[in-house]
Amino acid sequence: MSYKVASALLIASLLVVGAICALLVVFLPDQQTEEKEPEPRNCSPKYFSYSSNVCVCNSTYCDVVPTIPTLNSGEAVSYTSSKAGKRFEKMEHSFQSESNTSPVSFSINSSTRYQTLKGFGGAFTDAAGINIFSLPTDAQEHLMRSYFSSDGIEYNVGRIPMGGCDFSTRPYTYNDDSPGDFEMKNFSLTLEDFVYKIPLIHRAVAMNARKMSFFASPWSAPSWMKKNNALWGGNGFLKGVAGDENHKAWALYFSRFIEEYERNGVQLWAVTAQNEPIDGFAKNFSFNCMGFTPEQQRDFIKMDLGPGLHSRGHDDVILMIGDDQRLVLPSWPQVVLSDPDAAKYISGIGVHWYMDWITDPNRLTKTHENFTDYFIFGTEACASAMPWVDPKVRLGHWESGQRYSEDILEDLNHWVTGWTDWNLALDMGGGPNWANNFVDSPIIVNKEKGEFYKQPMFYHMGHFSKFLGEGSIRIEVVGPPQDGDLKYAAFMDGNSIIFVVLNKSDSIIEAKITDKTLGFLDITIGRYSIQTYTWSR
Ligand SMILES: *[C@@H]1O[C@H](CO)[C@@H](O)[C@H](O)[C@H]1NC(C)=O
Ligand SMILES: *[C@@H]1O[C@H](CO)[C@@H](O)[C@H](O)[C@H]1NC(C)=O
Ligand SMILES: *[C@@H]1O[C@H](CO)[C@@H](O)[C@H](O)[C@H]1NC(C)=O
Ligand SMILES: *[C@@H]1O[C@H](CO)[C@@H](O)[C@H](O)[C@H]1NC(C)=O
Ligand SMILES: CC(=O)N[C@H]1CO[C@H](CO)[C@@H](O)[C@@H]1O
Ligand SMILES: CC(=O)N[C@H]1CO[C@H](CO)[C@@H](O)[C@@H]1O
Repeated sequence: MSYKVASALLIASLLVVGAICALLVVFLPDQQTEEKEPEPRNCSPKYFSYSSNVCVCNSTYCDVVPTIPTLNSGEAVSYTSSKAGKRFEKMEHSFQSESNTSPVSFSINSSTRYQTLKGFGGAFTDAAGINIFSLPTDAQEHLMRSYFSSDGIEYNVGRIPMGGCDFSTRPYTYNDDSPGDFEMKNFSLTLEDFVYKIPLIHRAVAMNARKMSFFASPWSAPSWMKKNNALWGGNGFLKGVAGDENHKAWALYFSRFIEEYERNGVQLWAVTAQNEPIDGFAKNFSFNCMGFTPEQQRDFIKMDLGPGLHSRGHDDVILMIGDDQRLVLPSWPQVVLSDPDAAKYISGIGVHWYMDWITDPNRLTKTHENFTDYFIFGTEACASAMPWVDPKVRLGHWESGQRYSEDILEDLNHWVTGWTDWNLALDMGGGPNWANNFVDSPIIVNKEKGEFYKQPMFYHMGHFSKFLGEGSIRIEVVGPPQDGDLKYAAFMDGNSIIFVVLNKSDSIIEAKITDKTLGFLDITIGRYSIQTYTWSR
C-alpha cells in the first residue's frame, strides 16, 4: 500500500468517524429529552434516482401503518403520504363549530349513497411467489404482513392466474400434454401452484383480520384446444363453436381449477371468463392470450361455462366478464348481458386500467346505468406497462403512485367497487417474465441484499385499502371540480366517514371539510400528497 493510499484511507476513516459523531450529536438530545409513547415503526427511506423514496424492509425491520385509533364522535385522524417523504404520517384533529375562511370546501352528504365496495388487492402470480420466497424467512413475513395484516395495508382481495401467464418462468396450462382429453382426465395443478401460489395464499389468509376474496382468471387454454395451436400469438381462438366438445372441455377446465384449489384449502369468490380477450386479436401477441368476440363469450357462457359451473355445484363462485380495458365498455357487456340466458350466470364486469389515460371514465357510468345489477371491479393495473417506459422498475417514482390513486379515485367516482393491482412483488428488473414483458410493482425484492422496497405505489394503494373495508359505501362530497390537480372521494363504513384527497400540484392548499352533523375540520393538503381522513359520528 503506498503512502498516499494509506493516508487517504486514514482521512476517509476519520471522516466516517466524524460523520458518526455528528449524527450522534444530532440524534442524542432527542433521545434524552423526548419521552413518548411507543414509537411507530417509520419508513426507513432510501433514494434511488427517482422523484421520491422507497421504504426499505429486511429481516429485522419494516415500517408499519400507525394504528387507526378508536375515535369518539367529532374526533378525526388523518394519514398523509407525500412526494417529500411522508408515509402514512398520522395527525389527530377535531371538528370545530367555526371554520377558517378557506374558499376550498368539501361538504360531506351521507344521505346520497352510491356503490358498495368489495375491496382492494393484488395478484398471486408465479413471479410474485418466486420473489417473495427468495427472501429470508423473516423478510418474507414482513412483506406479507405489509400487505395483509393489521400492521399493513390489509388487502382483502387476491387474484390468481388460472395456470401460467407471462409472469411465469415458462408458458404452461394445466393440461398441455394430452391432446383430445376433453374430459380433463389429465388436468393437474403444477409445481408453481404448490410452491409459489397456494402457500402464500394460506399465509395471507392466516394473518388477515379481514375475510379475503380470491378470483381466478385464465390467460390461455391448452394449445391443442386452439386454432393457432399455441398459448400466445395471433389467431388465438378456441377451435370450433360454443356448445361443442372443445368449448365444454374449456368450461370443465374452470370447474376442475375451482375443485383443485378447494381441495388445497382455497375457496374462490369469483372467476373471470377470460383475461383480456382482446389480446387474442393481436397479429402476433407476445405472451399467453386467448381471443373471444363478445358474441363468442356470450355463447360460451350461455352454453358451456354457466351450465358447466352450475352442474358441478359451483354456484357459489361468481362470474365476471370483461377483464379487459375500459375501452370495451359499454359495448362488450351490452352484447353479453343483453342475452338473459348468458346474463343469469354473470355477476360483474372486470376492468383493466391500461388505456385509462385515453379513455373517458363515463364509459363506466354508462355501463353502470345500463346494468345496475352488475358490479364493476378493477381486476388489473400496473405501472411501466407501456413499451416506451424504460427502465421498467423506477424505485421511488412518486408519479407512478400518483397515477394509481388518481385512477382509483376516478374509478370509484364512476361506480367501480374495488381495484386489484397486478404482481404483489417483482425483482429488480421487473420480472421474472418468460416473455420479457417486465413491469413495475409496489414491492420490489432485492434478493442479493435480502431486502425489499416499498414504493410510493404501495402507500397510494394503502390510502384506500387500509381504510375502505368490504361493505364501505361511497357517499356524496360536494367540492371543487375534479378536472384539475385535486381529486377526492368520500365513503361511509358504519358510523365512520372516510375522505381521500389527492393533490397533484406543487402548492399547499388550505381547505375545510364540512360534516353537518359535526361541524368543520380545517385541513392542509400538502404539495404532491395523498391524505386519508377518517372520523366517527
Ligand atoms: C435492516 O434495516 C434496518 C433499518 O433500516 C437497518 O438498521 C439494519 O441494519 C438492516 N439489517 C440488515 C441486515 O441489513
Ligand atoms: C344530500 O343528499 C340528499 C339525498 O340525495 C339530498 O336530498 C340533499 O339535497 C343533499 N343535501 C345537500 C346539501 O346537497
Ligand atoms: C393422460 O396422460 C397419460 C400419461 O401421459 C396418457 O397415457 C393418457 O393417454 C392421458 N389420458 C388422456 C385421456 O389423454
Ligand atoms: C412475433 O413475436 C415474436 C416474439 O415477440 C418475435 O420473435 C417475432 O419476430 C414476431 N414475428 C412477427 C412476424 O412479427
Ligand atoms: C342494453 C341497454 O340497456 N342499452 C342501453 C344503454 O344505455 C343507452 C343510453 O345511454 C341506451 O341507448 C341503450 O339502449
Ligand atoms: C396543495 C394543493 O391542493 N395544491 C393544489 C391542489 O390542487 C388544487 C386544484 O387543482 C390547486 O388549486 C392547488 O393549488
